[in-house]
Amino acid sequence: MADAWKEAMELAEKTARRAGEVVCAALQVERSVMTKSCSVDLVTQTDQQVEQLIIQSVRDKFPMHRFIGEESVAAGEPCVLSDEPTWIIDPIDGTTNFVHAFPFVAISIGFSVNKQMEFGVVFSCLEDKMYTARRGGGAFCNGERLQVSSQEDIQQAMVCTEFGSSRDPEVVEKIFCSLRAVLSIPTHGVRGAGTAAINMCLVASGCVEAYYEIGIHVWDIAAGALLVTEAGGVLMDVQGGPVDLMSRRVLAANSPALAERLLQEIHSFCPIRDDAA
Ligand code: LIP
Repeated sequence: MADAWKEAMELAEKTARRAGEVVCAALQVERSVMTKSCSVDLVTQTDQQVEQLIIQSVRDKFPMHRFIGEESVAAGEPCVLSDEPTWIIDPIDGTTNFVHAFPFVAISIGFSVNKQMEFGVVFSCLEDKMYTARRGGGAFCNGERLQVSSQEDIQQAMVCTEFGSSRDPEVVEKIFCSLRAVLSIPTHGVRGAGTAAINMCLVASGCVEAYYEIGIHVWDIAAGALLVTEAGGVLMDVQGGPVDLMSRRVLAANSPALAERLLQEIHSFCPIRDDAA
């Protein structure tokens, strides 16, 4: 049977590549940095320019499709996931990395229909790695099939997480409590690429066994979520149960057993949901 979203996925990949060129070029010149929710929540003109580029390219081909874009939401657009075909876009995942030229930045494009992810594209543009996943069709990096790690012993595992952009002392305390607990299991180590999308691709690639974060947004994880499940991994909420992409909490792991073990160490909290009115 023909793939109903083949053309859309090809467009996502092509547009992510074009966006990557813009991001790489912008790294060669000075970046003007602005702030959003707080002094460490950064945005640049490139984030805004790239989001417009992606939205315009999609609109030209699919004028009826909807969008949830990080910078559009910041500018006041609603963040609502309906049953309609919806493109969920993070023009630069890892904006802080981008500002500092720390070499992990990604263009993340997820596509959902009936609230189900159909495909995900994450382009790690400085590494020139194009990660793609199609629901039921597997996950790939530069055309090579991905498979999560088979390591189920938490003591042999490496885990990704991030500190996020909240500096609220209570939030920082919980993040450090979780970090201490996860390190002290003991695990082999804890890492963070500075971008949720790439962290999820690292789970899908089998380089790390798990990634968890509280405080991310739907645009950070929509595409990566499909990469993880299509590579054989699982997604959960940090308190257990199914993940809710709007809840700003995610645990991605290679297996249910390892995810359940990590859940015991995570000090959870509830940020304001992405779809809160
Ligand atoms: C970032 C995430 C990162 C997280 C930051 C932020 P941005 O996305 O990918 O993992 O720790 O809080 O949400 O803002 O660079 O698109």
